[in-house]
Amino acid sequence: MLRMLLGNAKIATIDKTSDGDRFSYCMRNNGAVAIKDDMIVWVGDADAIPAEYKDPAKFPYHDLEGRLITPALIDCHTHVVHGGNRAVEFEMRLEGAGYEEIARAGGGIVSTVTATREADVDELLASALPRVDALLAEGVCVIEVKSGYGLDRETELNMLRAAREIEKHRAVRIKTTFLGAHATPAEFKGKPDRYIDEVCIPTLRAAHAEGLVDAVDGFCEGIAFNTDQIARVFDVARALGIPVKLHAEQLSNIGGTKLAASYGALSIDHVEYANEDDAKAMAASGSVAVLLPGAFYTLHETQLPPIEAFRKHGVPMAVATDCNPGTSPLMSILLTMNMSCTFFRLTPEEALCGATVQAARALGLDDTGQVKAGMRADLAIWDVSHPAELSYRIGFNPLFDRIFGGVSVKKSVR
Ligand code: DI6
Ligand code: FE
Repeated sequence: MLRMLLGNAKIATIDKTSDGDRFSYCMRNNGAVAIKDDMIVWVGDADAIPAEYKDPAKFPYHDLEGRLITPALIDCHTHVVHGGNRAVEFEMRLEGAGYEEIARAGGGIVSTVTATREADVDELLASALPRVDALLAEGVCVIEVKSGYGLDRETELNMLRAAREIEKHRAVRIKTTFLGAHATPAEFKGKPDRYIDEVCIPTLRAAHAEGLVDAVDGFCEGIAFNTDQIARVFDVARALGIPVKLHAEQLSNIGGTKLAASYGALSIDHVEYANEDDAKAMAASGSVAVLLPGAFYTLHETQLPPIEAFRKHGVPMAVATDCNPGTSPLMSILLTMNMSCTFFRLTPEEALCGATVQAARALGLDDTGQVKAGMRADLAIWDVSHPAELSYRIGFNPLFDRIFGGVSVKKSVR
């Protein structure tokens, strides 16, 4: 029976403000947290700790010496499972080639497909673990992992099998997403409809039957799939009872956001080219806007997502690394938070909410992402005195400890 009382801490509990319309720090500047097994059982001010938690024989006390506690961070959009890398394209891009030009020349996603198809599950897992470790080192306890670099039945299944394996090797929770509609593979070049019907949808059914799919995603873009093709995949996801999310309006506006909102998508991701009507549709469907500044940065994008429209219409905003070998080889959720402030003008409070409670919502999770009684004891403890420091610094990691389901990973408290 694991029990502990953490005290002498500042706590960014991440909760709704009193007028109930948005999440904010909801700071406790001299706070305490009681943990029992993998759950938070009490959070409050240090001078109001209930007697039952004050008995050190039952709840060993740990003085955090004024450090900051936040919910553990969540990376709600990653492609951490993949083969190879795309450093050569990085060079091409710096010599002037654009993302779409590289894609049409057979580069981009399709070039990672070759390396991924050559790897088996163990090799895919082994190459993903260092990327996972980089995220865990910055206080992450939940990672979403997509398929989408196999684009054939066996490799798509292998990617999701490797993603599921991660939890057996690391103290982390993995949510898997089927992204068979990521690109049309070379063998179906010019025939996207046949790929969707003959490979993508049958593979989704097989992955679901094997228990590998927590959500279904797609890439709705001129260089990928149109709304009709995505709708066919989403119809199957809905029939199987699987929630959907979508890469939409990344490079243009072809109606992906409205389509995803019409399916009640958990999240709609990238959304640089989304407009106010799209924001209204997202507000109505409750879809989370997942902002991916790493791709914006790597592609030298200039179109900013409609942040003011999201704020105006109450669209929740999450932030994520989009860790992938092409457009966002980014493995730092803290740098992602910094970029979402510096590029997209989010406040540090919105960025921290975006990497905690809003990221949880983007994954359909309601048991993590806040420091609140009844939630999982997934916490990050930081050597900082204000939560804004987490988005402020560039390339600096102030993590003191990560607590996953009540267990201190660095053994600082137990
Ligand atoms: N949009 C992106 O930026 C990534 N996937 C997507 O749908 C690109 C992935 C890659 O270039 O490998
Ligand atoms: Fe992505």
